[in-house]
Amino acid sequence: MLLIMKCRICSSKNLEKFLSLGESPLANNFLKKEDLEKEELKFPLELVFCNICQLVQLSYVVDPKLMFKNYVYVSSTSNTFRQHFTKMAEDLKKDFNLDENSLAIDIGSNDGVLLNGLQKFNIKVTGVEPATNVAKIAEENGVETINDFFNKEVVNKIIDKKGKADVVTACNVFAHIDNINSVIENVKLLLKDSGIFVIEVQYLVNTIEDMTFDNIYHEHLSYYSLTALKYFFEKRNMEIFNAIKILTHGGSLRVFTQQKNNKRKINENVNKILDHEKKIGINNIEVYKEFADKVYSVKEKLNSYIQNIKKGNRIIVGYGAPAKSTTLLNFCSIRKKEIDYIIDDNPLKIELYTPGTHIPILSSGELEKNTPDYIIILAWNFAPEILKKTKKYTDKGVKFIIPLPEPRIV
Ligand code: DWN
Repeated sequence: MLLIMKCRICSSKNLEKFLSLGESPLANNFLKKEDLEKEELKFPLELVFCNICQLVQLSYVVDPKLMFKNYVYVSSTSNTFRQHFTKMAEDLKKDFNLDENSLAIDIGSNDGVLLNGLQKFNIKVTGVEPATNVAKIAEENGVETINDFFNKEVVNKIIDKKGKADVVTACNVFAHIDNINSVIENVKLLLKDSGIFVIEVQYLVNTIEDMTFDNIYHEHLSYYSLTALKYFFEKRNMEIFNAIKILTHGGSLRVFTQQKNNKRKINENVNKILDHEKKIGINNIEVYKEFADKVYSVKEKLNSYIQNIKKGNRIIVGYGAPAKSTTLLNFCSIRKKEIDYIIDDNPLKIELYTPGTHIPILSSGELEKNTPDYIIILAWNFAPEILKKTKKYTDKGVKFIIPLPEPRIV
């Protein structure tokens, strides 16, 4: 683990800490029963603000091999995400005239869900996925996948075998990468001159405005605004030609970039989003200090809400064991005393226990056997999908809680 001394984008040492969530386990480090008594790795979870380029980033960087070599997160667990990436593939094909002569590379391709959507149009694809277990799922899904981190050797392997790429994507990956400077140089090496690099990142403005601080965990090294991204890409001789707000993970940005002075005109969306960021003070440390104060008041509100329910000896269970719930449960010290068990539909998580708080994760059949009074939707970003599949429990009088921005019954 490394305490960062300089900004990831501009190398400035003018970094100011504004939020500490204490020591937290690795968000996707779910435990087997036999591991519960063993000591767990925990690291400081703190955010710092760069006074030069406005990047918000973690103060500690954890070795990616500890987090990404064996991974339990699978994109296709949710129908919402399957639909999201299918639509993204259709949009990329249409908007950039991709066809059977085009090559698409996805960095952090997980189970290949996006590339699957692209190869349905006979577009040539290759995934790059460091988690061996997930890369295997992608291959079983028929998506050629290189099981490695994205680096120069992988780029040369792709170019030798398939040539340069028309589009490189990195969805919920770019925020996870420490050395983004070398990644972008490798992307530029891989791209055709007219190629595009498209990233999806959780959006800092949503995190601040909607109090979704549970998105803060060690996998997410950077918390991007378009302002910081613009600074970064221009420094690397690339330019953002479009940016759109999307709903994933409580609010994200899809950012389209190209080599500088390429043919595509800059879409007006870019300045609209930059102007809004300026208006809300994205470059003002006071905005982040205020956010930090609010995080602590949300913690108090959630704790007293849960304690009131428990006073009535009511049973609360969780639905969804997302990585973000590790931050929420550990920071708010919500444990098995408060939440009896958590349901998750991802088979890789069932029969495991939550990192740090050791709440058992069970399959949805448990709800029938041991029906609770309340279900707190920890995967709140999928509330509509989860509420639909659990409607029969609503009909039985089970109450559903959304925890953020403040606890409320839905
Ligand atoms: O950046 C990351 C984001 C993109 O995905 C990664 N670092 C890790 C991961 O974060 P996450 O685990 O918070 O992602 P999700 O997709 O919000 O997790 C949802 C959880 O809820 C999964 O464990 C699956 C579960 N779920 C379920 O059990 N039933 C979800 C749905 C929709 C369901 O119906």
